[in-house]
Amino acid sequence: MAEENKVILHKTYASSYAMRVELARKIKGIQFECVDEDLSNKSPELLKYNPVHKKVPLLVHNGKPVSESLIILEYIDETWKTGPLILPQDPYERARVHFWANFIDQHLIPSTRKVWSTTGEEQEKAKEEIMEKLRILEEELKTTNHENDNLGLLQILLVTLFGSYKVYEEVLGMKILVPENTPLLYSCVTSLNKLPLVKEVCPPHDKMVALLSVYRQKLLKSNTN
Ligand SMILES: N[C@@H](CCC(=O)N[C@@H](CS)C(=O)NCC(=O)O)C(=O)O
Repeated sequence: MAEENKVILHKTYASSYAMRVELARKIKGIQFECVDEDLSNKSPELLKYNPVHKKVPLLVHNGKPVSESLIILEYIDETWKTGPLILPQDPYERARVHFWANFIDQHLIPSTRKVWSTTGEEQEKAKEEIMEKLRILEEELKTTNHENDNLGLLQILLVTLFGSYKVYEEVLGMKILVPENTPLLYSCVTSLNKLPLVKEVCPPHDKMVALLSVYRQKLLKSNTN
C-alpha cells in the first residue's frame, strides 16, 4: 500500500458499528490495515486518536483520524469516488437518509440495548418498544423506491444491526425482526444477508451466539449490581 494512502481501521470483531465501516470498505474496494482492539486494554493509538469517545471504529487515513461510524462512512464516500455511492447525491434524499440514520442510532439502538439487559416483563416491554420503532421505519421504507440489494447507508445500518437476527433469537429467546410485524424490513434484511459482501463481513452464527451470550450475561449481571 502506498504510504500516501495508508488506511488503518481500529475495530473489534463483533462491533456492529465497525462492521458498517468494513462493509463500506468492501463496497468501495479500499485496502485497509485492521487493528483488532481489546476494549479492556485499548491501544495507545485508539486513546490518542479518539480521545473524546475512545471507541471503535476509528479510521486513520494517512495519519489523520476520523471517528464515529456515520462520519467515517460519509468520509469514505466523499474520499473514494470510485465504486458505488453510499449516500445519495441529491441534497433532499441525502437529508432524508441522514434523518433515518440518526433515528436508528438515537432511538432504535438504545431500545435494542434494553432488550439485551433485561428479563421478564421489562424485557417484553423493551421488545414492544423496538417493534414499534421498527414499524415506524417500515413506513419510511414504504415511501422509498428501494432495491433490496442496493447497499446504501440505510441498508448498511440495517444489515449490520439486524443481519444477525437469528443469533438474537437464539440468545434472547424472542423474535424481534418478523415478517408479520415489518414485512419490508424483514425482506430487506434477508435479501441483504445473501449478498457475498455482507457474508464476508458478518461473523459466523455460532461465534456470534457465543460472543453475544457472554455480552448478555455481563449486562444482566451489571443490572443486578
Ligand atoms: N457512536 C459510535 C458508537 C461506537 C461504539 O459504541 N463502539 C463500542 C464497540 S461496539 C466501543 O468502542 N466501546 C468501547 C467503550 O465504550 O469503552 C459510532 O457510531 O461509531
